[in-house]
Amino acid sequence: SNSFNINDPFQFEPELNEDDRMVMETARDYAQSKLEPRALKGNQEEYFDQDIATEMGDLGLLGSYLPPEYGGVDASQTAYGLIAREVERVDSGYRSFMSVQSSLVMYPIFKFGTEQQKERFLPKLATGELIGCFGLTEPDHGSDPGSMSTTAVKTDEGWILNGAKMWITNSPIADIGVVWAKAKEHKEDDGVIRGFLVEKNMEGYSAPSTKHKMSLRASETGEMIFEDVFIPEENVFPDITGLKGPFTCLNSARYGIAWGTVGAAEFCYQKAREYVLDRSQFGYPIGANQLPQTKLANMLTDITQMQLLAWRLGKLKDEGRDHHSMVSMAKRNNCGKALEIARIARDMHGANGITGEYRVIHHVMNLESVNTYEGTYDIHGLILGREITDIQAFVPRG
Ligand code: TGC
Ligand code: FAD
Repeated sequence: SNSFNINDPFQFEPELNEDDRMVMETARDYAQSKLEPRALKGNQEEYFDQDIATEMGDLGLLGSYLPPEYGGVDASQTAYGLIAREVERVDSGYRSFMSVQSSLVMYPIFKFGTEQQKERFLPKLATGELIGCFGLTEPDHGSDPGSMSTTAVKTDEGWILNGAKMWITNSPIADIGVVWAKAKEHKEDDGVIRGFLVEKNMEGYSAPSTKHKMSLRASETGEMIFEDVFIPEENVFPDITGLKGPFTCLNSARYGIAWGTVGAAEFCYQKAREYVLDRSQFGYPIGANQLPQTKLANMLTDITQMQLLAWRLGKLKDEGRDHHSMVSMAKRNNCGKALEIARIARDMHGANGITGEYRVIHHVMNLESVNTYEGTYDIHGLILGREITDIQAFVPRG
């Protein structure tokens, strides 16, 4: 007879093909056995264990959708999303590491790099031997990266990079950074955005760590500071110019986040359910009351919508029928809903909900960053609003 699965009511998991299911199971097994035991320490001690990079690399979880000659495993977009879901079920910070390495470093090198850049960097990024970061945001330019002030001025031998990036995931531990800067043929030129590969030992480059965050504490975040850094021509993406370059990478990472937040929300919902069934007050399990029951019903309804959006988007991507506004919708909806679910789950745990042990507040804090980075909740609303009305509302008029 037909059944109702309280973790997958509309049955998307049974729809997965064998290959995608295998990737999901590999990622789930790894995340639960190797990441879960490190998550509390990572959060409480602001610590990212760099062995995670090579462990994920060994399992084919980095740059998974790239072809094997560049270190990938030819995984589908759906499989990539399922990896993000399993990793973020444990900690959004570990998923951040995976997203940046895969979508924001390996993918642009694969898509925009020269053959020499691909051969030099991709295999080692895939094994986790090299760690990468992605520099778009600046201290004064976050939602509006098109106004960036970092510049690269042309010289006879290459380019001279000046400026600073901020809030950069992995930067303090990165061997290589994909950095977006206004490339100028000469100093007075307005410049056009291009991508540069900055290496850790280049003179004039530093990447100080941003400590004492209250969110994504198991992920390294830092600045990237460029003081007359010489970039040889061989470290420049040859053809891609304009915001399209970084946005192409963001489409992939934002899609991964739409899946990742499903994992975080599922964790919080499942923990809240267990908690209200285990704990009694007034002589009955808390879960026997109407309010906790409807909270769980709302969570599961939202999670189902999140699962179906992410799953459908994955299919459309696999078929090459995706549009970046679909990605905005899924990123925005799933981050917003995951954050709301995590906050309610925290409340349902009472005082225990504020402890590290139950790990629900840990997700609440992480999801605050996830709702902000890769385009804030409101910016994705404006991207969709522009799509719907054909009127941009980023810049006030009148
Ligand atoms: P706009 O006029 O909209 O576009 C300029 C050019 O870019 C093209 N474009 C896209 N191309 C591909 N995919 C997309 N999603 C694209 N969006 C825009 C567009 O077609 C145009 O091309 P062309 O050829 O006509 O010039 O540019 P705008 O300046 O008005 O942009 C506004 C806005 C809000 C859409 C945009 O700036 C935005 O998305 N802001 C959010 C910034 C952001 O997401 N930053 C992310 C930084 S990286 C990060 O957070 C990593 S965290 C990772 C982790 O730890 O997991
Ligand atoms: P702002 O753009 O200053 O926005 C502040 C508020 O104003 C937001 O609520 C926003 O929605 C709102 N707002 C802005 N403009 C408008 C408008 N026109 N209309 C209405 N409301 C508006 N960046 C990278 O490049 N690489 C990384 O690896 C990276 N990792 C990150 C890791 C963490 C932990 C965090 C927190 C951020 C990271 N970021 C990274 C930066 C992130 O992408 C930016 O924080 C984000 O794009 C928002 O920019 P901002 O913080 O400058 O906020």
